[in-house]
Amino acid sequence: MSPFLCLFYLGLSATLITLTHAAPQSLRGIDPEKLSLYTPKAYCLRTKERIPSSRINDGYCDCVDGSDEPGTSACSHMDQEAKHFYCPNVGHIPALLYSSQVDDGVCDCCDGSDEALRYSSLCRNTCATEAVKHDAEKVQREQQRLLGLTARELLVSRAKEIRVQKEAELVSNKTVAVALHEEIVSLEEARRTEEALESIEREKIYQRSLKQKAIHDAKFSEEKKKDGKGEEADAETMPMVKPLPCVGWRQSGSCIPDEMDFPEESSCDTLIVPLAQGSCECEDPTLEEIFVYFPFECGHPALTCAKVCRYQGLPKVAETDQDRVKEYLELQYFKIDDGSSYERPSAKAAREALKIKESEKREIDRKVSEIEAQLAQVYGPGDSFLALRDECFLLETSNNEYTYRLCMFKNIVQKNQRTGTEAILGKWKAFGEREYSSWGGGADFSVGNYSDGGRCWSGPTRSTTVHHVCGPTNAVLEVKEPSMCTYSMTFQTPAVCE
Ligand SMILES: [Ca+2]
Ligand SMILES: [Ca+2]
Repeated sequence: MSPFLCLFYLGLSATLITLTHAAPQSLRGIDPEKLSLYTPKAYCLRTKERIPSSRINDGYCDCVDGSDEPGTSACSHMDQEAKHFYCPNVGHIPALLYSSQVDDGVCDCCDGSDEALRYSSLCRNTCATEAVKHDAEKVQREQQRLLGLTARELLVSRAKEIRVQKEAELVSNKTVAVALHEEIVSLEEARRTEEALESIEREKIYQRSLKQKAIHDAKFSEEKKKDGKGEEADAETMPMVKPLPCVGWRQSGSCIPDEMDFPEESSCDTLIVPLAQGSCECEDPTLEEIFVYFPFECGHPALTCAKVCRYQGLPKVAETDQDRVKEYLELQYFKIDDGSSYERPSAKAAREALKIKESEKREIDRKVSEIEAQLAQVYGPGDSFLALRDECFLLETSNNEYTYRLCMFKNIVQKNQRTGTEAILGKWKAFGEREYSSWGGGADFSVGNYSDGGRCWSGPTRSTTVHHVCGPTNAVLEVKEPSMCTYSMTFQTPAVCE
């Protein structure tokens, strides 16, 4: 074809389309119910802006809500949520399409009207087949519904039994709780009596200990004196030597690590106890080095460096004597027993008996609150969901990758069949909410919300919306993850059949 001819045809087809769209009478895609709004004085449906009727379906978008172009895709870029194209679908159910679905080469209406202009031979009219299929599905759904209703009756009567049983359980638990409370009161009284006797015993222990402390203190100071005297006695047997001037005591270690805090240096007159290890430092001006050291190991007699320097040492420096160190310690660090660790057997038994009963009472109280919470929950018309309480339902995915477990009013768990790891997809929160409900309570029993599940790698916690659909059996039909970590589960149950 010559370029001229080509341009000619292009120009012609553009004119034809413009002409077709320009006809203000074009009623393509207009919902018959809204027909009166388009003629004779047209205006934009949502914004109410008045426009000449010639602008309807003229192929140019005039209304910001896109309503002037129900029969073309000219406004597909405007309000993308609005469905303006009406398929009559004669013989089946009329449908509304988005503007973008008009003349896009995809058959969306069963009568093919959405593609009738541009791709006139593209779509077959399948409305009759669709209608047959739809009717068959409707019949099947109705059968399911009727079966569901029968099954629901069973749930309702089961729920009645459960409620009666739970209420009886509540009463009996409350009775036990009252009895336990009374037992606890008398056990507390018994414990008080026993503990009064016990505290007398404890006081006796304390007084005895105080006396012992006094005895120990006396003995300790005796010991110290004796050590001092020993030194004096030794002095008598010392050979006469030149007395050296004393510099002081240099501590090199404690005989009881971490327990005693000796000053590192002490004066010449400080009494050095057997628990200190170190040496007396004396001066000898005749020596080149001047300083002379006399070392003492743990367990040495009590001494003063003044005397050690005077006699140039003690004649019998004791070897490390652990027993002596221990005895010395015991004397010096005798701890007073205030008696608090003493347990009178009968007081101990009274405390334990009380503890057991208190623990039993806590368990019963827990059960009471649990049952009360269970009974306070709403379970839909006829209490039907109560029959499913504490029940779990499984779904294995067709590719055997995951198993899903829905435990009603508890949680939803996804198990990886290969690794065995489990993730909680949500914990029971509540039924859905609706503004108006014929069942009362504002609850939408067709939805169960489970949230605060396991945390995802990327941060948010997992949550699942369970859609309850009517059916003759209880079964998890499908699980999807429409957005990351947010799941959607379809659960078939007679509980929602109406
Ligand atoms: Ca227009
Ligand atoms: Ca289409």
